[in-house]
Formats: sequence, C-alpha cells, structure tokens
Amino acid sequence: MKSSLVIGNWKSNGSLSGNRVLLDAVASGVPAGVRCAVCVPYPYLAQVGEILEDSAIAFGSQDVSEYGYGAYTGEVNAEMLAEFGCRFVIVGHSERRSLFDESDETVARKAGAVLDANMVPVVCVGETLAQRDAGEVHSVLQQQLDALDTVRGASRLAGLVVAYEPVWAIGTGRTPTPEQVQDALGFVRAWFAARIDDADAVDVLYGGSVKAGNAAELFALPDSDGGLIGGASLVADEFVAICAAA
Ligand code: G2H
Repeated sequence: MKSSLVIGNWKSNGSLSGNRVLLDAVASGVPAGVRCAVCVPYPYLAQVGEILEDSAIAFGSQDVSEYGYGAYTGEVNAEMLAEFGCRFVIVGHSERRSLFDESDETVARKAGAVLDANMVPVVCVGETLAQRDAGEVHSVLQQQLDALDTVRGASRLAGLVVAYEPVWAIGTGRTPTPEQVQDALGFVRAWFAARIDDADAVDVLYGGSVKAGNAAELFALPDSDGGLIGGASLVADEFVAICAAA
C-alpha cells in the first residue's frame, strides 16, 4: 500500500527568518515514510530548497505560467520552477480560479506545462456552497476534470495529483462530513478509472480546513491518499501532527 501524501500550501505567507524555523521543525518532526511537501511563494524557493536539501521533504510552488520563456512580463514558467528543484506545482486552486479568473482550460494548460517540465501538477477541483446546495457537486467536478482530458490527453493523466477542495471549506474552519468527502474523492477516482489502467496509483487528496484533530478521519477514507493543507501548514506542531496522522 502506498504511503499518504501531505502537501502544505503556504499561500501568500512566509518570511526569510520564519521559513527556516518552521522548516527545521517540520523536517525533524515528520515521521519517516510519509510523503510530505511544502508549496511556497516563488521568492522563497531557493531558500526552501537549501533548507530542505538533506531532508525527505519535497517542495514546490503554488502556481505557474501557462507559457514558456518569452515576452510574458511577470510570469514564472515551469522550466524555471524545475530548475529550482520543485517537485510539485499547485494549479487551479480555487483562490486562483475565483480571484484571478482562471478557467478550467487555463488550469489544464498549466497542468500540461508542469508535466512537460517533469514535475507533478496538483490540480485543485471543488464546488462552491451554492453549487453544493443546488446538487451540482458531481457535475462541477466532471467539468473541471474533463478540461484536463480534452486539453492534455489521457496518456498523461496518470502523472497528476488531484486535490478535492470544496470552496466553502477553505480557510473557514468548516469541513464536509466524511461521507461527503468520500463521495467526492470516489467520484474523482472513478473519473480516472474510466481513462487509465491504474487509477489507484493516482494520488487523490482532500483540502479545506484540515487540522491535526480531523486529519486521521479524513485520511482514513477509502479513496483518500492524503491532504492539501493551508493554514495548518504554517504551524510546525500542527503540520507535523497532520503528517503523523497520514
Ligand atoms: C485550501 C487549504 C489549502 P486551508 O485552500 O489548500 O487551505 O487548509 O487553510 O483551508
């Protein structure tokens, strides 16, 4: 059985002095055997790579340009991230989709750029509260996942990680019931099973207000392969405890 994958998403947080303290504690506290990573703001990639150099903790970024090298002022492309040692790149986080108008197609192109650079896209999907109340959870997930299918082709789907993050649970302290989470994770798994031979090998994560107190229950769900952790990844003891529950 594969070990769980726990990825921290620092969002727009961190400082040169604080990063070192946090990561030293995380690197020494995360139990062996847990696959763990932190996705950090671009300016900290070099520092984080140096701090984690001799540890088993991987790192990555929280976004990427859909374009390569060229006249794209302000963009950071996938080749650059790979050069800095990134293993994971989050794409399509709901904050990117809602605050920066990223479409399903943009997210798919970004995932493709990450795969092209031999890194692992962590594709976020999930419904708003209005969509859940309207009974649209499966149709929303289907549409977000289908964009990956149409833009990138089935042969590369096995290289993705998918994080189910219901928008209404992000940073709110609210979490869906275990049954609701499993229903969505199972839907994602079935989407892959219809397209690739080994859907069980794809890491399907849950994200949204995961804490030390609820991690074990969420990680134990049949289709859970771990979690994408926001606020709690900024607190060493909490993040280590979440990893220990994986
Ligand atoms: C969802 C999650 C991390 P939090 O955005 O991706 O954040 O754990 O703070 O809800």
